[in-house]
Amino acid sequence: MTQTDTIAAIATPSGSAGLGIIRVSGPMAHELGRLLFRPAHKNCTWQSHHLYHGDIVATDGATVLDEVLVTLMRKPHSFTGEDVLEISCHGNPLILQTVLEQLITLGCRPARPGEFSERAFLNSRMDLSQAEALASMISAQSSKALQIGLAQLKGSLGRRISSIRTLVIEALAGIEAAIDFAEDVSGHEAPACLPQICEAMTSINRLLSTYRQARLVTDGIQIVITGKPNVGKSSLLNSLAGRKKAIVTSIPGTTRDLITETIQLDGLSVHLTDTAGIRAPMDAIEKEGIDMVRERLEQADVIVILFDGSLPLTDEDRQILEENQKRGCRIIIAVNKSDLPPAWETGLLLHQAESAHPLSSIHTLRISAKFGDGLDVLKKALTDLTVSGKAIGDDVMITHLRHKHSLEKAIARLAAADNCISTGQSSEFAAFELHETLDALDEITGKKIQDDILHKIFSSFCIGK
Ligand SMILES: Nc1nc2c(ncn2[C@@H]2O[C@H](COP(=O)(O)OP(=O)(O)OP(=O)(O)O)[C@@H](O)[C@H]2O)c(=O)[nH]1
Ligand SMILES: [Mg+2]
Repeated sequence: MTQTDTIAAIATPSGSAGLGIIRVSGPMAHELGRLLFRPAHKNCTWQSHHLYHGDIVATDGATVLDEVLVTLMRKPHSFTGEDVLEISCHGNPLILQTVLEQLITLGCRPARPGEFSERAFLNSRMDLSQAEALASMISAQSSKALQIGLAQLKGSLGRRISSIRTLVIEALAGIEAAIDFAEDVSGHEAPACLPQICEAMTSINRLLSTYRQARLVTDGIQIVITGKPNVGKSSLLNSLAGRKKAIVTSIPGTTRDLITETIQLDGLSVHLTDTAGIRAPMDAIEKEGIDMVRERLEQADVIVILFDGSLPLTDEDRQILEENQKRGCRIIIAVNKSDLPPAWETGLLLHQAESAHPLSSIHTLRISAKFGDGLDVLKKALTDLTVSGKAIGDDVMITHLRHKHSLEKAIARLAAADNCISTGQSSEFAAFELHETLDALDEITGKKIQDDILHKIFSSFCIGK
């Protein structure tokens, strides 16, 4: 699909930097380069993918705006599949804005958010899942999230979808033959496509099962620290963060608000929340703080319940454990102040925890938030409980809710097709379901997708991408 207009945008973040890049794409890219760029050397022949040094000169033909490097990438071997001009300026927003204005004066249009990627997709330079992976990669917050984004950018998801598609097409071919030659093959051919349907379903299920972990990797793991007042929650947050983020005092009820900090653990983003100690509130402020804790606990991927090992265990401690076990999320029991003589056996608590939650993934460990003992074990438990490192990078993962919905739609259609065949219904019904399966799969790669959804996807990208 050829676009008739030429678009331009600043492709680097706003603010001052060493360099700033302006990207131009469309049929006028070369002409605009010729009009604005004055080469430093005579041998500027505008060869594709070559770097030329010179000045950008304003449309008055006299005012030098910046000393730059320019590259022309001729279609189709460019990011968008169109002629692309990249101007590498000095990273002053005033320079970049002025150069952009010159381009617009000469007939360029400012690019919409994500429009370069949209053109790349429309010109078949990448499928939709790759364009989305590009956006995810640019916003990735951890090395593992980057790893997933990069694999998808290289087309891993598109290839997996294509192999599932092939299975569905094989099944469909068998069924359509049964329809076309009803007298010859009916009743024999149809069940022969069941293995392909089964294999396609297994493959989709495998992809779907990666979603939860992949989301944890891309969004980060939500960890909430809870416990009675004064057990050392804020001290633990500070130790994990490696800086003094929360106020620590010996006065119970010090923390009132939710205090958050994001750290990197084993290549993953971990969002920690320190909270107000749970007890019967002394005043309206503390009550509000405790209500906020309970809300936040609902969103946790892992709850760290902290106990003070140096003071006798109380009913409040037991109630906090019980209350959180009901949430059914992963729990780590951390018995703090291991540097002080223990007042109780950790086994006691573990027994209570295990009897209430026999199959749970409860970990119990002793730590000293103040002196750092046991924190390495705690950090390892935090990531092990949520994301098994082995799975990441070894397999194709899905990270977008849109992909999950399309896969769920596909599997429901496959199940319906399977049912039509097993119950001996007319082959047309199964064929219809398989065509619907293909449509659902094609939404992921963008082979078949409604324009408004496409626009919505690209408009969530940033300008210049
Ligand atoms: N000996 C020792 N003291 C600790 C340890 N962790 C915390 N403390 C002390 O326990 C007291 C309470 O610590 P905080 O981190 O403020 O406890 P908290 O759970 O955030 O308390 P609230 O905000 O009131 O709910 C402070 O005096 C800390 O120095 C530890 O590992 N060992
Ligand atoms: Mg605190």
